[in-house]
Amino acid sequence: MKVIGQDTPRVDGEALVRGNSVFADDIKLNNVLHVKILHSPVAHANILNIDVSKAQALEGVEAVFTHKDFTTHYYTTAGQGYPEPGPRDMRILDSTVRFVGDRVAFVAAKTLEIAEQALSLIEVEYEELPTIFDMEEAMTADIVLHSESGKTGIHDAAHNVGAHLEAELGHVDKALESSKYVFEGTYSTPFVQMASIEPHISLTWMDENNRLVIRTSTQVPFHVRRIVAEVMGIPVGRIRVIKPRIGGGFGGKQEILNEELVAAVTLKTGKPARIEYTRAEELFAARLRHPELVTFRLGFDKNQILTAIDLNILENCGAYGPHALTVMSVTAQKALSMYKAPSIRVNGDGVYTNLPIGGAYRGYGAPQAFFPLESLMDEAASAMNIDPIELRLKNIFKVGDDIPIAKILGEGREGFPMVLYSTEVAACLKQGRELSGWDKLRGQKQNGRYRRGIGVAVAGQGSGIPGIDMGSAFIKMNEDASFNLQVGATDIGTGSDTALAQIAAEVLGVPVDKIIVYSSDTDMTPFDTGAYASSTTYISGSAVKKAAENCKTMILEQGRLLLDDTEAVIEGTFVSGGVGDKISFEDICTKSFYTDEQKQIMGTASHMSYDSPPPFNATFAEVEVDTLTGTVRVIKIVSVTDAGQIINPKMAEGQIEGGIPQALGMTLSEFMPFDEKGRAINLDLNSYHIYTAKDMPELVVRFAESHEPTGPYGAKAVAEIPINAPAPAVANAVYNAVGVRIKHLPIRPEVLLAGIGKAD
Ligand code: SMO
Repeated sequence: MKVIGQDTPRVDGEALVRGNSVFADDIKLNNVLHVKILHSPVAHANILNIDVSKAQALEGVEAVFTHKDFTTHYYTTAGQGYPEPGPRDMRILDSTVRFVGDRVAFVAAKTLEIAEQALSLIEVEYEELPTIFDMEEAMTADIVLHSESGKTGIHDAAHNVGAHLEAELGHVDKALESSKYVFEGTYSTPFVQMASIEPHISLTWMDENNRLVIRTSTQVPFHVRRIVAEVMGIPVGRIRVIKPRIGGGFGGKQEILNEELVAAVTLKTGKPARIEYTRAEELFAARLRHPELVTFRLGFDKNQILTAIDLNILENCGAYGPHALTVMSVTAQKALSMYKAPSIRVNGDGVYTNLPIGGAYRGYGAPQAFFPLESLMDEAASAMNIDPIELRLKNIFKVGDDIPIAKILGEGREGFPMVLYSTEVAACLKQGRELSGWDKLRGQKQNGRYRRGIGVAVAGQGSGIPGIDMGSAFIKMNEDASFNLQVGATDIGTGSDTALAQIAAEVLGVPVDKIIVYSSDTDMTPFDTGAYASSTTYISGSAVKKAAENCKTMILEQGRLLLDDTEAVIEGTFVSGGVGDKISFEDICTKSFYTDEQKQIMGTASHMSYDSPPPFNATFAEVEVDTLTGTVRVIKIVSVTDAGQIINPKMAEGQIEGGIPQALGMTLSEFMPFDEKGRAINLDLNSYHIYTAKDMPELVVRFAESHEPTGPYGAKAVAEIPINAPAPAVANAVYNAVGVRIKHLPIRPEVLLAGIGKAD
């Protein structure tokens, strides 16, 4: 292959580096109205009265919206396929508020300052209601968050259960009873936030044909179009959504977060509107990773082979349930797609609480699965006195295995049968073992103030949502043998435009700089479900490959017509006939435009897959615990990934290197506590500590050689996989260092210190 597997420069790299006007907010709109949201200061209340007269009277205020403007429609803000799998439990504005940060009103004004001042002039009379912050309490308390009729898809509103999940294969209870060993553990993962550099920003205006244009920082332009059309009651054809360059999404932008608000302003006033979340709003009023309290029971026979896996999930949805069902489904699917066990069972409840809203965040339920699973595997290994790597190798799924959970558990509906066609977990473990110095470090006796340890964990993810995700592509040829590639696939900073260009270039036999990529604009590009579930390379990439092949077929046909030789073949960038006659791609296109056999050479294709091949990863963490302060320093992370054929090694490495700090943040530094009133405390990046460059350990990032037969050129996904294994690898390393098992993230020094006190 000429282009696949090469470090070609990013197609958007130069524009980004030059600081060109590429992002949502980089255009200037005339007479734009600035939109600000009034967020609820209380966690649960009925709005008895809301007086906006003073705000409305303020000079420069053009519109004020309250719940009285939006009385009927329930929808979900989740940017998912249609019909959406989760509950429809939300209004644009409601007369009840359910968490500190819920939307009470929004205003549009000539300047940001006036908009902010107007918010302070809105008088709201709240009737405070009792609150629930605890997940277990949510199911038994006498408080109901969503009692209104008209909301749909809520599993059990009376017990605040937004979503529920249960599935069993085999006989888990029987299998556990007759197992030689049974291990059980309960673990939890916390609220964490994506902290994308670019916050949520949306701009709207009416175009010259009186159509609504939405330029927004999103992962899901086509879902934005569909949902805004629905909630505003206007046809899809009246809306154009433009996705410019995006400064990171990580799931946070798989959401219709504020597009509907600016749309309402523009539709009402006819004027352009703009909204930008502050960092504080990102932290308390956007979306966070759902905290989950997870209990695993693992049964093993005398040969340390798994007999059963029993999984119980309690998921904290916060006040509303976008992604409630599907995040929990992914927790179950990914946990049960790693190790082969004849009996498996999952029971899950996603519960409402008066806290910020859980949403999509890289890994999408999988980090919540692998921290518990891989911690318990480590406990099991030490209890059964077997090397943790050996225990994993004995139990992982192998090539050719059927993955039974895939059939019974899809995302919000039944799944599809799945056979594992490629897995290199064993190779990842082997490489990581060597690169991390496992055998040397593992057995070292530790004493003194600073104690080192090493831990390992493995993880899987998916490549798109089987039977749901769909991508499509359009390629047209130009007379210099360049090609416009138009895709609905949504590059959100991942580099997917470049990967797609490489795929097209490989098929067409031209250099990558001959491919001009445009993504994505609902007027200009064909449909794509969007950038989530690690789907772009695998799903949209397959669409691009097919479209390029169709385009190439047309080049050949056209070349044969022009040469008058039905046997002619493509050689490089020529079509060559048997008599030594040949015609270049450039001439084929130019003649086709202007003189002979006139037509546009182009190709289109769509792609959907019932397969979702898992990429796999093994992460080794070396840590140093300070037994005086209880702090953990990560010294080195070795991350080895099987993502099938790597399309662009440098970009793939970038994905891994970006996922690790997010995982380490959840493990060690990010912390979102709430006061007794449900108010988030750490509302800036000074106090909500994301992992930064100076915190980073030495990273060793490698890929295991692999080929996925169902993927474009053998590729699987690489976007989400690196975030899953670092947390359990670090926790296992901490155990190795000081003998303390941390079951609740983040690892807090006071908890670790107390544990060390007991262990010593
Ligand atoms: S968490 Mo991603 O938007 O599937």
